[in-house]
Amino acid sequence: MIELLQFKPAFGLMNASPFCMKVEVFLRLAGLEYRCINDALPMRTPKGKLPVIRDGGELVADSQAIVEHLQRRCASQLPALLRAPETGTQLATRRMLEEHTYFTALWLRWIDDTGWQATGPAFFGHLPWPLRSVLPALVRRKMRRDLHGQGMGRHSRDEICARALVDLQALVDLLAFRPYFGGDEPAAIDATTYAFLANLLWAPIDNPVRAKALQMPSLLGYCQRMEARIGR
Ligand SMILES: N[C@@H](CCC(=O)N[C@@H](CS)C(=O)NCC(=O)O)C(=O)O
Repeated sequence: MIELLQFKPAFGLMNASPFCMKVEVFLRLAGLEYRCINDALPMRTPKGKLPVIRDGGELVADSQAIVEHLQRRCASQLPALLRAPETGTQLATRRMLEEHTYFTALWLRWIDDTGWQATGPAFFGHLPWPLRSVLPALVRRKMRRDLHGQGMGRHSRDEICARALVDLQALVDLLAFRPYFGGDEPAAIDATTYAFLANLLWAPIDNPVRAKALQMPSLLGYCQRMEARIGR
């Protein structure tokens, strides 16, 4: 059986890492049997990040490499849209979410004080003392450094929220009047879009981006359709 190595779930989400959740959503859409290993440590994985899957004896790291591995290996079991190569629009949508929107979300969770008040306890509250008292500040410092290096951390809160909102409006435009980003049925891109939207909408972190997203009926309807298919 496929093993999904990921972070411990938090915020009542399948996973609070949109990349880990993307893989689980894909596995559910594909109807493949899997088992979650929820206490994996990123530093022990081939690329120093999660998610990773173990498939037979093989370790596959990086959410997109995992999706493409499953598309190849399980091709005969997958509906056509789920195994189809990405279109240009789907690739651009995914890159926007994974390489841009992701960093706005990271900033709002880890650096923004309101986000941190929810993120700290949700991610570290289960740890034993004294880890619980030292680790959160260390990881937050690493996030601050990473976000500064990536560039998002150099913007103001208002600028970061504005960037995230532009991305959300792009999703509304891209979905248009279709039920899924794949069209009439979900494609692999829907694993990414749903994982990112669920992380924004359902994690209990108040910020202007989430408030606005909660007023976007097309995105809410989309999430409800996905949840009706694969659960939450
Ligand atoms: N491109 C990677 C990104 C994965 C990623 O950024 N994972 C984050 C969690 S959301 C992680 O493992 N961070 C740990 C770290 O940076 O130390 C993918 O698609 O899997």
